[in-house]
Amino acid sequence: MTNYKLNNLNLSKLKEQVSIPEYNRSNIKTGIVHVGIGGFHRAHQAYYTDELLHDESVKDWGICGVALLDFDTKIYNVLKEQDGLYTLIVKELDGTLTKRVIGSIVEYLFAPENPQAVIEKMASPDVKIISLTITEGGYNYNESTKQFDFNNPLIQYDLENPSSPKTIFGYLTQALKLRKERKLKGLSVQSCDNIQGNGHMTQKMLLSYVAKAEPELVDWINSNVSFPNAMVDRITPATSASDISNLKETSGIDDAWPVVCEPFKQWVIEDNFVAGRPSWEKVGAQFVEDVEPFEKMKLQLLNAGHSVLGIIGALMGYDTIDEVANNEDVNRFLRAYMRQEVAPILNDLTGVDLESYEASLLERFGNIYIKDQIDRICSESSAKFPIFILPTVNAQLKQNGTIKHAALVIAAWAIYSLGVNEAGKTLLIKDAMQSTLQEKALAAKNNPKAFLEIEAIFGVLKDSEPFVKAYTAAYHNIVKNGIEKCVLDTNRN
Ligand code: CS2
Repeated sequence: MTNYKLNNLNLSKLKEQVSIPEYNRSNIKTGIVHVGIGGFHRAHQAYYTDELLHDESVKDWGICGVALLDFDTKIYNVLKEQDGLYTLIVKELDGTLTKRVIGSIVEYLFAPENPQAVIEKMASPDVKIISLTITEGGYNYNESTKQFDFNNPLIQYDLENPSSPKTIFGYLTQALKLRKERKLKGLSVQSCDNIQGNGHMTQKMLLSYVAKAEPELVDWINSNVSFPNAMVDRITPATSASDISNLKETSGIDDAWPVVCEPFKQWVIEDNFVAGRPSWEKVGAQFVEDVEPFEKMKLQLLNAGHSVLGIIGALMGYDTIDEVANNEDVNRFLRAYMRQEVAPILNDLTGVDLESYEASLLERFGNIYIKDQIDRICSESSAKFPIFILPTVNAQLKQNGTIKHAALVIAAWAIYSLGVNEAGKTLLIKDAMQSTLQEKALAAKNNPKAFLEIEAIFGVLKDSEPFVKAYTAAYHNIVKNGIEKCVLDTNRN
């Protein structure tokens, strides 16, 4: 089969092999600046937007993708070479692949190379939404103080170098300041990250920064910028080398960075856009008044479920989520965690059948074609546990509920943080707090409680007697008998 490099010029040649954008991309104006163009954004918001752009009347909602970090050079270069095009490969439940070239990213910028261009783009009168996928840790929230973390050296840098920022807070501040000075309209800053109340969090963190960096801008933001909350969902594993070669061999598409994902997708958005928004509801998104219950359900069940499987699976020596999800004992453990520890705190959820949601999650986790990497799931656990697992623990402790499954998972995380699994294999730990985690994990060998002393993660959990008791028992049990036996014991009790 002839291979074609994916770009504008070759697009029509690929039409036989794959569905391509059937709209004139050069007529599409940028209405959204999106920061963080990793796999998730490209499988989710950019996909929904591409679907919508197939409606001929929609011309104002193209996306400008911004790569914020030095680390993002590669994705920026790929998008630049491919005119913003990439292939989305949906791995269906029966193993077949549905491939489609996505065209909604019509512009792309690399912030470290040209910060001014990013600020200008965000301040463009055509832009109505700045959306973000900057990961849980990107919000610069300190769990123990419950405040914006001004000690972060990058934040210090932005305060001193406002015109060439490095963080999202520096960028947003400069762009909004320009909009105010130019008497332009406000816009919406829309978070697409897995955080409870992600819009509120964005607003709170941004205003903390602005109050210090540009105090006169605070009132303008309060009157002109909205921060819609949203629940986002689509499992998007990291693209593997075989995904790339397979695409070339079966479809003749030479795409340096396709995105692979599951068929399921969900986007529940609070309808709070001050400058207008795309009609994403026409392509499957849900607009609701109160997103909070949906967010809570997804974070505490799906994302938490991932972390449970990831940490236990890593210790057991598995590589992918489906492998550990299909281990019967771990599967039973996860089901019990969901039923006994999470379901009781989701009592404000109306109109959702929780049990069937849980069942659908187990099916998604067990999908053998997705091959979601345990390394991906366990990465940045220090930012994930406080959002995915600890709210459940704290709520359960408040009502004297059970916490034994979570205690085991946290004990397993302490042991995981030593960096080797039970078979002696080195674990690839990628975490902004890696050195603290490792230091406390070492101290935990003599005194398990030492791990809970990381206040930025656990807050005051170390002061809870019932939790410390369950956690310490689980820690000793894992060390003595192994994770598998410990999971079995918890299932039995
Ligand atoms: C995962 C998420 O990173 C994680 O820990 O749980 O990336 C998850 O795959 C997505 O939120 C699914 O919507």
